This record gives sequence, structure tokens and C-alpha cells, in this order.
Amino acid sequence: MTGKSTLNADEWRVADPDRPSDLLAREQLLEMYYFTRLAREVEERLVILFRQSKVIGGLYRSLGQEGESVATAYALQRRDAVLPLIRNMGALMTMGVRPIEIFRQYMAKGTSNSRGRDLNIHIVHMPAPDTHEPVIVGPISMLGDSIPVAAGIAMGARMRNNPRVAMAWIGDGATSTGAFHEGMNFAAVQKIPLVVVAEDNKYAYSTPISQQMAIKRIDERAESYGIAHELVDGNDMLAVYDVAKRMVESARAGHGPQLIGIDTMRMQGHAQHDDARYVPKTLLDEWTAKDPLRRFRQVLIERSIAGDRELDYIDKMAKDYAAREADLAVDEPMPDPATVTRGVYAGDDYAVPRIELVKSPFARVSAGLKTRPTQEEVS
Ligand SMILES: Cc1ncc(C[n+]2csc(CCOP(=O)(O)OP(=O)(O)O)c2C)c(N)n1
Ligand SMILES: [Mg+2]
Repeated sequence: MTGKSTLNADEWRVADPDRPSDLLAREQLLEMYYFTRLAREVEERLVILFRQSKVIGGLYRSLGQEGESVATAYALQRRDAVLPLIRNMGALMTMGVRPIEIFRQYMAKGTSNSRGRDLNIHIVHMPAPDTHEPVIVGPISMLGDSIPVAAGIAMGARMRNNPRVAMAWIGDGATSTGAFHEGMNFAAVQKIPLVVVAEDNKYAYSTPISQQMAIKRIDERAESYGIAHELVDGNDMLAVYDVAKRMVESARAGHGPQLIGIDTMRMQGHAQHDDARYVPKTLLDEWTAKDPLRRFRQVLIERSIAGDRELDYIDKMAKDYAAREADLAVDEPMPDPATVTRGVYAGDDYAVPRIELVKSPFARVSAGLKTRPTQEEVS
């Protein structure tokens, strides 16, 4: 072929079937970075609100786990179902949940999704059946129970010929519950399109992983059910995305449930009230060096996807956005005490407010960035 190639920088990359991340365009990579940074900034804001006694109840951070949360959710389609737990702020940001919804919930505002009846990221979004909106089922407090629920959601979709996949995140501790095992077995037997993200973050509250399971790799939990499984470095965002994308597509193609084991670390206590003195400092030091956001930033720079200037710009956008959303939520009213018994029992017509979803969460940021790298940047 002669003459100037018309292929642009995103198209010339040759896809390796094992590495679907090869096909991610520059904007998508920056979007993943943005969601990860946004998850961290929203939580940083929550820490400030917590110290000001504006947060009701505990504050559960996902520090060090934002990358795996984003990279797994990024493998989904918008119409899929997600069942995140307390460490999956990144998944909520990726599915387009407006940060103000998180602040409202954490402050138990009357405007919040649960109108102050429940806290933190316990939000729900149940669109009309078969629309292209995401289904979001917030953390179910009885750990492990989200697995049979996720299986039910995905099975229900399949019965209506809706190619919806359900993704459920679950901690190492929660994989020791009976509900987890029953849900996994049921999903396997029924070949349900369910992807389970099992997070080995080394602790379940103060219980170390060695007292949680006698196997070394969390993904081996899946072996006895005949479920496909893989273990991945949870702080390497593109490696996580690669496994998640392959599994989501495999589940969608009818190959049954899949389990992705995430090797990561909970970088703070179980919640803000837990100083985690039982965690050896050497372990924290080892994982501090593997911070997912810093590592991903490095990858983006090395691959000439973006430079410090652009990434600093995204950081600032995320930080300012989180601050603005928090300020808006602070000024909103608390629930009306006269309604306290309403919306608690079934059969009540006191409807749950719909949460606000952002259609293309990254659009406002990318508008300020060049959309393609220059030839110099890629050569
Ligand atoms: C069935 C059940 N048992 C105990 C608890 C109390 N509890 C809440 S969070 C938690 C620790 C969970 O650890 P893990 O599953 O590893 O998730 P992580 O917090 O590490 O993300 C416990 C024991 C609960 N909510 N449900
Ligand atoms: Mg854990």
C-alpha cells in the first residue's frame, strides 16, 4: 500500500483475543482513569463530611480497590445488572450513578434514594423491564445473599430473551457463607449469565484470609461448581478488564457463570472507625507501591495515551465535580419525620425516588481534551 495511511491511532492496534483491552480507544482508557479517580475523590469528600459529623453511620472506603471495581464494570454493557458491595464505588461511577446520589445516601437526606431509611451506597435502580438502563441492586446486608439474587435477575432476563448479564462483587469473607455456595451452584446448574467478582482483599473485618479459606487462590472457590474461573492482579486495571471482558462475553454467549478472582488489598480499616492496627505495616507498604490509580496513570503515559498535563486535568475535573456534588447534597433537607413509618413495609405506595444516572459521564471531561493523540505522541 502506498501513500499516507488513513488508519488513526486507535485503529492500528491489532487485537489479541486474550487482550480485549487492545481494542479500547484512547477516550475509553481515559474514561476508565476518570471513573477511578472520581471514585477516589467521592470517597475523599465523604471522609471530610464524616469528620464534620455529616455522615450518618459508618463510612466504608474502597481505597486501593477502585481500579478493579471500574475495570470489571467497564466490561459490561449499559443494560446489564450490577450488584456492588460497599467497596464498589468505582462500579457505581462507571454505571453512571451521579455522585450526589452517594452523598445524599451517606447523609440520610430526604432526597436520597432510600429517603434516609438506609445508608451509604444502599441504592437501587429498577428500570422498566427490557430497557437499556442498568439494573442496580445496592449492597444486601446479609453477606452472600446477593449471589442468589444476582442469579435470579440474570435468569429472569434470560426468560424474557433479554441478553442481560448480571455482575456481582463479593468479598473473601462473604464467599464463606452458605448463600454464596447455594447461589453459585444454582447458577452453574442453570447456566445463568452471571459474572462474580470475588475480591481477596486479605481481610474480612479483622479476620485475615488465612482464617477464611484453606485454599490459596480465591478463584478456586468456583472449581467444585464447574464454573470457569481466573485469578488476576486486581491492581492492574487492564489485566482486570481483559479477564472481565472475556468472562462477560462468555456468560452472554450462554456458557454459564464465571468467577474472576481479584488479588488486592483493603488499604484502610473495615470502616473509618476501624484503625486496622491488626494489619501488618509491611503488607500495607507492599500494596501502597501497587496503587491501581498510580499504576494505570503510568501505563497511560508509557503508551503515549496522555501526558501528565491531561491526566492532571482529569484529576482536577473529578475532584471539583465531587466537591460540587457534595456541596449540593449538604444543603438538601433531611426526611420529614411525619413520614418515618412509610416506605418501610411492602404494599405501601410511598415510592422510592429514582436515582439520577448520567448518560455519558465522561462527556464533560473529554470535551476539554484532544480526542486523538498526535502522530508524535504515538510514534
Ligand atoms: C452473613 C453476614 N455475616 C456477617 C456480617 C457482618 N459483616 C459485615 S461486613 C463484614 C466483613 C466482610 O468481609 P469481606 O466479605 O471480605 O468484604 P470486605 O469488607 O473485605 O470488602 C462482616 C463480617 C454480615 N453483614 N453478614
Ligand atoms: Mg475482604
